[in-house]
Amino acid sequence: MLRFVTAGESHGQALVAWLSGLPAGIPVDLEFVGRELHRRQLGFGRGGRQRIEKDQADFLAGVRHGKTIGAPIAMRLENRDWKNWEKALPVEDSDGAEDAQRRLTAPRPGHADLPGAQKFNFHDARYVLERASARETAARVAAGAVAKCLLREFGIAVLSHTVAVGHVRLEREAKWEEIVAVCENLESPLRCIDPEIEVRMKAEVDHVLRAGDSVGGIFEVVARGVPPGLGTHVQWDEKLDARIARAVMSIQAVKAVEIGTGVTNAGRYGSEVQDEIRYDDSRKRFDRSSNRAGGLEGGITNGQDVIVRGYLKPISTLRRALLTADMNTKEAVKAAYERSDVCVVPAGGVVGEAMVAFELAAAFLEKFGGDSLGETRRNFDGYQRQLDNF
Ligand code: EPS
Repeated sequence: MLRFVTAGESHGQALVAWLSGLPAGIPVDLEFVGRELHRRQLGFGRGGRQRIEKDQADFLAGVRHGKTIGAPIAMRLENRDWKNWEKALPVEDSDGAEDAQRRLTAPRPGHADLPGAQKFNFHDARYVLERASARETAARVAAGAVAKCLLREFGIAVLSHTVAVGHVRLEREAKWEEIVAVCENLESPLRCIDPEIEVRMKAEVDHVLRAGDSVGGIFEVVARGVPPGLGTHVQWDEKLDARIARAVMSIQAVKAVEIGTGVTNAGRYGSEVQDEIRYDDSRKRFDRSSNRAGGLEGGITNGQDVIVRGYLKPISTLRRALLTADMNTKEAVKAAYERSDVCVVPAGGVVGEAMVAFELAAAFLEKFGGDSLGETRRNFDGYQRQLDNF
């Protein structure tokens, strides 16, 4: 079973990712992992923190001579900002440590600050926000990059692009080649495939930056090369669309997830929504005349691109702070403001890729299994022959 968990606070020593369940023999391209981490740090609208951090995954376990060895993989990602927080967040308590605590008692509306503090009975949101922070997504991207290393052995690629920032939206479908290009272009400010729309998106970010506000948007993750038959219809919690939705929904600030054109489909007739089925004799595969289902039917992949959209709310740390109630005095005060990002949609897409890649890799290994890459490949090739002769 493929699993991953993370540990780490935003301003602690490091983030940690632990990934277990991969077969032995998968080449792990460290440069590729580093590049994925770098992509997550980019984008117009990020705060000062990204000038401090230079995310790199230090592999502590599970990879030897450039390949997985079937053992759990552990990675450590240093927080360079830790040196500025050692006194505020020491592991060991000491006299006077409290003075250095950076307490946050004016909870930000929309943030985990207040429900988290109530839950753990802290009268200060510091420990809650440290873990709720989207800094944690760096560890997810490291784990997702390793999952991508498995997927690419089988010709599966997972990429993303920005569909909307605030009120500005790309209204057409993106072609795969355009998504590839925008993912390769590390200079792209918002990772939108249309340069004219991107200029308007940038103006939207500029506007909120000046206004002390924040802005959300939509990212789209597309996976190409996915075989039909991953996931299953037989049990609610095994349906792959449901698993992917959960994974993407778990990303900080994502408040809705869409598969294919699921949202607009609800307002259309069936004849306008279902993708008609054809048979491609040359490839010996079924395909569809459109892909409004986003590559998933009945919770099973159908061989079309898997298309997933994450809807990000604007992040909840606002320079022009909203009203809140102090956790201790209960008085009406302005919510706390800390250095923060104003737009994270391009980074959200990179994190979305990691989460979708993880779920696809998990479903892939459930179907094909294997303790070594060769065994997985044999099972995969056998299935391809089954599809050829279907
Ligand atoms: C975040 C607040 C900011 C962001 C952070 C997420 O950090 P800081 O408080 O240190 O300025 O930069 O995201 C990252 C550090 C990152 O690497 O994505 C928050 O409160 O969620």
